[in-house]
Amino acid sequence: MPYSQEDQQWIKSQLQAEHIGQEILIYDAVESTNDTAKRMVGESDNEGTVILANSQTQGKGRLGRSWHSEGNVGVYLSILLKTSLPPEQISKIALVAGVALVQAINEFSQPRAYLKWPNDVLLNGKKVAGILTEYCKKKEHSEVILGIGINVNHAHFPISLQHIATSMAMENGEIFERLPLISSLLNHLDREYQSFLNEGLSPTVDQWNLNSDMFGKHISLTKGTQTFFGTAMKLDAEEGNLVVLTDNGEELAFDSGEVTLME
Ligand code: BT5
Repeated sequence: MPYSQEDQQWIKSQLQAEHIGQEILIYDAVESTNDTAKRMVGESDNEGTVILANSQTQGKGRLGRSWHSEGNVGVYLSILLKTSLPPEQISKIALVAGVALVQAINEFSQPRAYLKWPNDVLLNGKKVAGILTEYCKKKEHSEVILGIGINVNHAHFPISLQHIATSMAMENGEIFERLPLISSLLNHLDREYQSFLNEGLSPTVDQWNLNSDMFGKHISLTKGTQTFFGTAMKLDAEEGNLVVLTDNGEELAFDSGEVTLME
């Protein structure tokens, strides 16, 4: 079912959040909630405005990739954060969001979801949710746009995604209501984001490490034109970088890259 405008009130009634969700805007279909959010930068004094859509016609992934956004069955939302964080800290918001996202999914899903660096959430080894953060500066206003997509009740995916994508419903054998999941996500996000602003990255990294099952596993990591093979060790507490013990015994820390888990 599409969202109704009453859903906005219901979500708000469930929020314990201090900042996120003071304003919630609900759409039926948009091209991309991140793009809708981008057009609103600088327009509202509220922090944490949420743009929620029932479907996206041009949902975006990272690096120009696309995000399959079937109507009625997924959560597609973007949050506008007015941050005065220095640029090197802004990229950490995706880690903060990852922790909140996996915690919210695990409130509902029986098989436990895990984080895969840098910002995928996997359920039984397939991707169930993703995060796209963008930074937008308009005149004196700069805001971070935090976009989150969750596959909730999808019954199938296009052939090109079948081997890598899954939904909460497919792995649990039951349908989930989207609204409690959304309010849980916004509450977790508000708490994790405040903790990040007040205490720095370390508590986020602790939670990230606890909610990932990639450590100790053999991976390949591609960064630019280089590919590294080794064992994923942890995220380091200072920067949230992925520490890899390479097959030739070197310990390297990565701030970005694409990871493939090896069999
Ligand atoms: C992401 O990119 O995982 C970020 C996804 C963010 C989506 C949200 S929805 C609300 C907001 N508005 C937007 O327009 N976007 C955000 P990335 O790591 O680049 O993963 C993209 C890749 O995942 C694609 O190239 C596909 O291989 C795969 N993929 C596409 N759609 C998927 C889906 N629904 N579920 C699982 N995998 C998918």
